[in-house]
Amino acid sequence: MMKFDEFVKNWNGKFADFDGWFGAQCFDLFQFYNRDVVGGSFVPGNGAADIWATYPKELYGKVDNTPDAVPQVGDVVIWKGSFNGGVGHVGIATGKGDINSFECFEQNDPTGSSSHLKTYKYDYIYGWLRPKIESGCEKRYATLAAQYSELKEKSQKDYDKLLDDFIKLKGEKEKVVRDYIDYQEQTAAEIAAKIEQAESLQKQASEMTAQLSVMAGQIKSALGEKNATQAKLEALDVKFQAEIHQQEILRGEVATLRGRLAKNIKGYKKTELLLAILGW
Ligand SMILES: [Ca+2]
Repeated sequence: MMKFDEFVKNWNGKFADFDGWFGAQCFDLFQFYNRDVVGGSFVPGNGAADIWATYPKELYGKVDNTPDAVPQVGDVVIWKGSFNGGVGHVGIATGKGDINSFECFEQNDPTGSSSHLKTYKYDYIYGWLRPKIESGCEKRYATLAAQYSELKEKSQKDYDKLLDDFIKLKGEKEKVVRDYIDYQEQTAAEIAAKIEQAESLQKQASEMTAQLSVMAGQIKSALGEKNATQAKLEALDVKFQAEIHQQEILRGEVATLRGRLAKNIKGYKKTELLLAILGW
């Protein structure tokens, strides 16, 4: 909120165009004053004369233009439409003046002029609006307080959300790290187990190789014994065959001798019989 003196200092010699339409009009300067000094919102109206009806009642009190009335500093003076071809005029009183004339801060009189101080007579004037600066301040304060609490709530929500996201992300990160460590440990354990398994298999393989080599020796030795036994058997067989042959020869000789013996016995018995006949 700005004081009237600051407002004059701020705009004096400058063009104030509040709505961006039709250049810098008297209504524009009033809109800035209404917003920045009195604390009001946009005031509608086709011309300045309309302000006499459309002004915010909670922010201004109306003072009619009676013969002995003089506007005080900060009063918004409103001219009727008859002053300016139906449009009227508006300016803010500086408090300098009497029942014949007064000074005000206005714009666009003469047409196209920037904001400046000018002295007028009371012709064509409805009266003036006396700002209830306290109400304006309260309204402005209430608006700002509402904006503040809205922003505060929003930023609190944003903060809470960020904090939630942060905590969530932190949890996720910790989980990833934990999983990684677990994986590493698990992998190390698996590798150690595999190495142990491989060593065990290698040991088994070398033991089996040794056993095989012992068995190969045994087989070789058994084969040698078998061959030796077979040779002995063959030799015995030869000997046996020779003996059988010999026995056959002997058997033949025995048969011959038996034949001879039988023949001799026969001869003997014949002789014996002859002797008997002879009486020997
Ligand atoms: Ca304008």
